[in-house]
Amino acid sequence: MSSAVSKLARLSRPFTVLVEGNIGAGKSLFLDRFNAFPNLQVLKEPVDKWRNLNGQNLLQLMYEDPVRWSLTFQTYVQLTMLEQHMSCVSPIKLMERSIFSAKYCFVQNLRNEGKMAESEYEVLTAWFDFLRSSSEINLEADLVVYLRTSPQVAYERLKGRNRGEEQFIPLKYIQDLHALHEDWLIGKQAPIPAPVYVIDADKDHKDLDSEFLELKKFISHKNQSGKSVSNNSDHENYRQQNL
Ligand code: TTP
Ligand code: MG
Repeated sequence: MSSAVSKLARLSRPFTVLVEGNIGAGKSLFLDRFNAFPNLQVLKEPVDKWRNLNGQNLLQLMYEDPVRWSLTFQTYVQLTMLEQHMSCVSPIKLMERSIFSAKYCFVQNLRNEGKMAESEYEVLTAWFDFLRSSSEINLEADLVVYLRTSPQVAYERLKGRNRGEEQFIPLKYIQDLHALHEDWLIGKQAPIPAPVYVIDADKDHKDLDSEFLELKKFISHKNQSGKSVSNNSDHENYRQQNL
């Protein structure tokens, strides 16, 4: 790709919102609210792919024996997240998670816990850095929505939904992931891809109507104005008023 074409490809990406938050925060439910929205693509996390790669349940393997399988699993997570980042079928895109939370929260946690060897961590990081710096690949985003929960609430939701692979997750794991989300999105100890809009997701999903409406309004405005996402002035106004 010539540099002019690749620059154009980077600029013409959809207006991109990343929905982040701990396991059980309610990301999928929140995204469901946008399903019927015009000109908008909702990309749920590819958990089904992680549970069945040609018959291999990588998520299960990772939970059963993270020392053995976490590199395999996180490599595939990184690939499937990259596919989501590169998907471009409508002017607006909402994604569940991103390549960034996979790296800054999950991979970091595996490393902190000594479940991923330094050599493995470095290989994943080399791939991550390559993807981030490639001029052919656009990982940029316009907004991060952080569904912020207390670890206890996230843990109770996780137990309540009873996803088989997650049945032996201890509260400590959710607490550690919470701390890493906080370090990243509130403490800004790792690079944040876009301004962060924080939602108190300890509230019941049904009580998040006003937050949903506010985001919907902002997205509708983007949609009607039809402005290029490379013109960030609207976004800057929004950020200043609301973030
Ligand atoms: P989440 O990405 O948190 O998705 P969720 O559907 O559980 O969240 P919500 O209830 O808010 O919709 O986690 C999906 C599973 O994948 C969970 O068991 C954690 C695991 N996972 C990793 O182990 N590593 C990763 O890098 C990612 C992204 C997820
Ligand atoms: Mg989900």
